[in-house]
Amino acid sequence: MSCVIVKPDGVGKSVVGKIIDRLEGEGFRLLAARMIRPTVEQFSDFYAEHRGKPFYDGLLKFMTSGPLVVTAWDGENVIPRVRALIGSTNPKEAMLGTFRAQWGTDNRRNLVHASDSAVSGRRETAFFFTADELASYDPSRWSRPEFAPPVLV
Ligand code: 3AN
Repeated sequence: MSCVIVKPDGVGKSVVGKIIDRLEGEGFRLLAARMIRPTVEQFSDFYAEHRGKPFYDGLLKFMTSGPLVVTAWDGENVIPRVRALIGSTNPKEAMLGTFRAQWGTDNRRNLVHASDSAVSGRRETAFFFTADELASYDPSRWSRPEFAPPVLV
Protein backbone atom coordinates (compact mmCIF):
# COMPACT_ATOMS: atom_id res chain seq x y z
CA MET A 1 0.00 0.00 0.00
CA SER A 2 1.39 3.40 -0.98
CA CYS A 3 0.25 6.76 0.34
CA VAL A 4 0.62 9.38 -2.38
CA ILE A 5 0.08 13.04 -1.53
CA VAL A 6 -0.23 15.75 -4.12
CA LYS A 7 1.42 18.69 -2.34
CA PRO A 8 0.15 22.31 -2.43
CA ASP A 9 2.24 23.07 -5.53
CA GLY A 10 0.75 20.08 -7.39
CA VAL A 11 -2.78 21.11 -6.48
CA GLY A 12 -1.97 24.72 -7.44
CA LYS A 13 -0.55 23.63 -10.78
CA SER A 14 -3.73 21.63 -11.51
CA VAL A 15 -1.92 18.35 -12.08
CA VAL A 16 -3.90 16.24 -9.59
CA GLY A 17 -5.81 14.57 -12.40
CA LYS A 18 -2.66 13.92 -14.42
CA ILE A 19 -1.03 12.17 -11.45
CA ILE A 20 -4.07 10.06 -10.68
CA ASP A 21 -4.51 9.28 -14.38
CA ARG A 22 -0.91 8.08 -14.66
CA LEU A 23 -1.15 5.90 -11.55
CA GLU A 24 -4.41 4.34 -12.76
CA GLY A 25 -2.87 3.89 -16.21
CA GLU A 26 0.03 1.97 -14.67
CA GLY A 27 -2.53 -0.46 -13.27
CA PHE A 28 -2.52 0.66 -9.63
CA ARG A 29 -5.79 0.53 -7.72
CA LEU A 30 -7.05 3.67 -6.00
CA LEU A 31 -8.13 2.76 -2.47
CA ALA A 32 -8.98 6.19 -1.07
CA ALA A 33 -8.74 9.90 -1.92
CA ARG A 34 -9.51 13.14 -0.13
CA MET A 35 -8.65 16.83 -0.35
CA ILE A 36 -7.58 18.31 3.01
CA ARG A 37 -6.07 21.47 4.43
CA PRO A 38 -4.36 20.35 7.67
CA THR A 39 -2.99 22.65 10.36
CA VAL A 40 0.68 22.45 11.35
CA GLU A 41 -0.43 20.69 14.53
CA GLN A 42 -2.47 18.09 12.65
CA PHE A 43 0.28 17.43 10.14
CA SER A 44 3.44 17.57 12.30
CA ASP A 45 3.49 13.84 13.11
CA PHE A 46 3.30 12.83 9.47
CA TYR A 47 6.94 13.77 8.88
CA ALA A 48 8.05 12.76 12.43
CA GLU A 49 11.17 11.03 11.03
CA HIS A 50 12.42 14.42 9.76
CA ARG A 51 11.82 16.29 13.03
CA GLY A 52 14.96 18.24 13.98
CA LYS A 53 16.34 18.34 10.44
CA PRO A 54 17.16 21.80 9.07
CA PHE A 55 14.39 21.65 6.47
CA TYR A 56 11.67 20.35 8.85
CA ASP A 57 9.99 23.65 9.80
CA GLY A 58 9.96 24.84 6.19
CA LEU A 59 8.57 21.50 5.08
CA LEU A 60 5.71 21.71 7.59
CA LYS A 61 5.00 25.31 6.63
CA PHE A 62 4.89 24.38 2.96
CA MET A 63 2.74 21.27 3.45
CA THR A 64 0.16 23.31 5.37
CA SER A 65 0.24 26.31 3.02
CA GLY A 66 -2.57 25.06 0.79
CA PRO A 67 -4.80 22.10 0.08
CA LEU A 68 -3.35 18.60 -0.29
CA VAL A 69 -4.86 15.66 -2.11
CA VAL A 70 -4.13 12.51 -0.11
CA THR A 71 -4.56 9.14 -1.78
CA ALA A 72 -3.81 5.48 -1.09
CA TRP A 73 -2.88 2.94 -3.76
CA ASP A 74 -2.47 -0.78 -4.06
CA GLY A 75 -0.88 -2.95 -6.73
CA GLU A 76 2.06 -5.13 -7.62
CA ASN A 77 5.33 -3.64 -6.35
CA VAL A 78 3.42 -0.44 -5.72
CA ILE A 79 6.09 1.10 -3.43
CA PRO A 80 9.15 0.98 -5.74
CA ARG A 81 7.14 1.53 -8.91
CA VAL A 82 5.41 4.67 -7.61
CA ARG A 83 8.72 5.94 -6.21
CA ALA A 84 10.20 5.50 -9.69
CA LEU A 85 7.31 7.45 -11.22
CA ILE A 86 7.70 10.42 -8.85
CA GLY A 87 11.50 10.77 -9.25
CA SER A 88 14.29 12.06 -6.99
CA THR A 89 13.66 14.50 -4.11
CA ASN A 90 15.37 17.26 -6.08
CA PRO A 91 13.33 17.79 -9.27
CA LYS A 92 16.46 19.04 -11.06
CA GLU A 93 18.04 15.61 -10.55
CA ALA A 94 14.87 13.64 -11.24
CA MET A 95 14.70 11.44 -14.33
CA LEU A 96 13.01 12.86 -17.39
CA GLY A 97 9.33 11.97 -17.46
CA THR A 98 8.95 11.65 -13.70
CA PHE A 99 6.32 13.80 -11.94
CA ARG A 100 8.95 15.82 -10.11
CA ALA A 101 11.07 16.44 -13.23
CA GLN A 102 7.95 17.52 -15.12
CA TRP A 103 6.29 19.77 -12.54
CA GLY A 104 8.51 20.08 -9.44
CA THR A 105 10.48 23.20 -8.52
CA ASP A 106 13.03 22.41 -5.80
CA ASN A 107 13.76 20.12 -2.83
CA ARG A 108 10.79 21.51 -0.91
CA ARG A 109 8.32 22.24 -3.66
CA ASN A 110 8.60 18.82 -5.23
CA LEU A 111 4.97 18.25 -6.09
CA VAL A 112 4.24 14.85 -4.64
CA HIS A 113 4.98 12.51 -1.76
CA ALA A 114 5.00 8.72 -2.03
CA SER A 115 5.70 6.17 0.72
CA ASP A 116 9.23 4.76 0.67
CA SER A 117 8.54 1.34 2.28
CA ALA A 118 5.69 -1.04 2.96
CA VAL A 119 5.80 -0.11 6.66
CA SER A 120 5.57 3.63 5.97
CA GLY A 121 2.90 2.97 3.34
CA ARG A 122 0.68 1.38 6.00
CA ARG A 123 1.49 4.01 8.62
CA GLU A 124 0.95 6.96 6.27
CA THR A 125 -2.29 5.57 4.85
CA ALA A 126 -3.61 5.03 8.38
CA PHE A 127 -2.64 8.64 9.19
CA PHE A 128 -5.38 9.83 6.82
CA PHE A 129 -7.84 6.97 6.37
CA THR A 130 -9.59 4.46 8.62
CA ALA A 131 -9.57 0.82 7.49
CA ASP A 132 -13.21 0.99 6.37
CA GLU A 133 -12.48 4.00 4.17
CA LEU A 134 -10.16 1.89 2.01
CA ALA A 135 -12.23 0.71 -0.89
CA SER A 136 -12.16 -2.94 -1.74
CA TYR A 137 -13.09 -3.74 -5.31
CA ASP A 138 -11.97 -5.79 -8.26
CA PRO A 139 -11.12 -3.62 -11.32
CA SER A 140 -11.13 -6.68 -13.60
CA ARG A 141 -14.86 -7.04 -12.93
CA TRP A 142 -15.48 -3.87 -14.94
CA SER A 143 -13.41 -5.02 -17.90
CA ARG A 144 -15.82 -7.89 -18.60
CA PRO A 145 -17.57 -7.68 -21.99
CA GLU A 146 -21.01 -6.94 -20.48
CA PHE A 147 -19.61 -3.65 -19.12
CA ALA A 148 -17.92 -2.57 -22.37
CA PRO A 149 -19.20 0.69 -23.93
CA PRO A 150 -21.74 0.15 -26.72
CA VAL A 151 -20.29 0.02 -30.21
CA LEU A 152 -21.78 2.82 -32.29
CA VAL A 153 -22.62 1.86 -35.89
P1 3AN B 1 11.31 12.04 -0.57
O1 3AN B 1 9.97 12.71 -0.49
O2 3AN B 1 11.94 12.19 -1.92
O3 3AN B 1 11.29 10.63 -0.07
P2 3AN B 1 12.55 12.71 1.96
O4 3AN B 1 11.70 11.67 2.61
O5 3AN B 1 14.04 12.65 2.16
O6 3AN B 1 12.28 12.85 0.40
O7 3AN B 1 12.08 14.14 2.50
C1 3AN B 1 10.74 14.39 2.76
C2 3AN B 1 10.39 15.75 2.21
O8 3AN B 1 11.16 16.73 2.86
C3 3AN B 1 10.70 15.92 0.71
N1 3AN B 1 9.65 15.44 -0.15
C4 3AN B 1 10.88 17.41 0.60
O9 3AN B 1 9.63 18.07 0.47
C5 3AN B 1 11.49 17.77 1.94
N2 3AN B 1 12.94 17.86 1.84
C6 3AN B 1 13.83 16.86 1.79
N3 3AN B 1 15.09 17.33 1.68
C7 3AN B 1 14.99 18.68 1.66
C8 3AN B 1 15.92 19.75 1.57
N4 3AN B 1 17.22 19.53 1.49
N5 3AN B 1 15.43 21.02 1.58
C9 3AN B 1 14.11 21.26 1.66
N6 3AN B 1 13.17 20.30 1.75
C10 3AN B 1 13.60 19.02 1.76
